[in-house]
Amino acid sequence: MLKIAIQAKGRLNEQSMALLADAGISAASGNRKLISKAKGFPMEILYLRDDDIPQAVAMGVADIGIVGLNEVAEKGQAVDRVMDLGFGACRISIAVPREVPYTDSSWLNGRRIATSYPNILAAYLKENNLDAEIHEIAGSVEIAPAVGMADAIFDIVSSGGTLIQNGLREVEQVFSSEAVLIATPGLSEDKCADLDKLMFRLNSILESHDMKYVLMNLPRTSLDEAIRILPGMKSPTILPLTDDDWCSLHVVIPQSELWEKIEQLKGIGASDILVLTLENIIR
Ligand code: PRT
Ligand code: ZN
Repeated sequence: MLKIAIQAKGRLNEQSMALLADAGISAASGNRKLISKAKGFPMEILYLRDDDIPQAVAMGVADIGIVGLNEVAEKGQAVDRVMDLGFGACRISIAVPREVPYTDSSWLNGRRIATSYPNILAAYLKENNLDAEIHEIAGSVEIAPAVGMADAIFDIVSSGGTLIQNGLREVEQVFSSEAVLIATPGLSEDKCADLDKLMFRLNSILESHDMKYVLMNLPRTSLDEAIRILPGMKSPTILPLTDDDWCSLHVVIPQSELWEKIEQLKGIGASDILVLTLENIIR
């Protein structure tokens, strides 16, 4: 039976549970213990601090885990990154007090940088031939410059609001992160088969997030043009309407192309356009 480690509480917990729920998997017991049996899949769920997940998976205490790529990179444990999960997006950036005359990274030479990600920072400094002092601190990194502990910080940024609140300015975006599914290298055949099944479900969910199901009424005379506007898709579904001059066109469109395609389709007479969210795409 697969054992999955997820964050016990924190930013990734809710979305990890929600993703599993979309895949038909829930924790059997309502009150959270360290470990619970899953319903809907042969799996046990292990609730850990995110810092401990890479090691737990590397050691095989858990077979798979959901954790930020930042933690995977920082801990440097031998795990396989099997899937990017599309949530928990953030970056790790260098930020300096707003008033500092920072123009390029050479400013960092001889400075003190506070961070909870010393390994990722050290790799960045080395790669860029920079010589700065790394001050590892566990939390509240953003206050380090104001209290005189550091000249700059290297910390997670998402909206950038925390930096602004602390009078800091983001100057180098060093590492991009999102939640990823990791696995113990060399899982047994049985576990690999279960992992494949899980990934099949997760892929169908993630793929559907990027797609919209679009229905519209279209003058029959515009059909050829509509099919030209929607290349690359399998042929759209066309249903007759009681008015013979019109038909109903159904098509799945990637979110990124949605509005452009809709404008073009409106331009050739499409009307009553409905855009629906998809739950799964099973290929
Ligand atoms: O208790 P445990 O050790 O499990 O949790 P934790 O406190 O170490 O981590 P947690 O729950 O804060 O974050 C878990 C993971 O979420 C991180 O490892 C990242 O992969 C991801 N993530 C995504 C973030 C953010 N966005 C984020 N904004 N983690 C932290 N932040 C913090 C950041 O440290 C800073 O204080 O939010 C602040 C910045 O946010 P903005 O929006 O103001 O820029
Ligand atoms: Zn943590």
